[in-house]
Amino acid sequence: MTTKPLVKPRTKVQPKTQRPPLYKVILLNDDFTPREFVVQVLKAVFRMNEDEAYRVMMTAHRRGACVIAVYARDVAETKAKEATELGKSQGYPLYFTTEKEE
Ligand code: TYC
Repeated sequence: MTTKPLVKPRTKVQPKTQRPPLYKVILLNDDFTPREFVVQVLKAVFRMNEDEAYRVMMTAHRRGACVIAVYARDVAETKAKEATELGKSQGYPLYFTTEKEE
């Protein structure tokens, strides 16, 4: 004969909250855009201070690329486009891309 447990286990299934995926904005190095211009764009579009902008620029310069920030998809894409356009408007090949965060 089996005995009934006195206390029922009270496990609840937690429904997973669906958060929208985040997207990284990545700065790519090139050989032509002046360092100071990259710093200006990072300050203007990504609201970085001089120090942060300089560090990010130098990381991309040395390593080839640097992740700048993560945003919702539309924000990431808009900012990457805006920053790339700023370079283009001055004739520079400066390029920002986006990538889905895993
Ligand atoms: N490599 C460029 C130079 O030497 C500067 C630069 C840094 C350009 C970072 C793009 O993402 C970049 N003038």
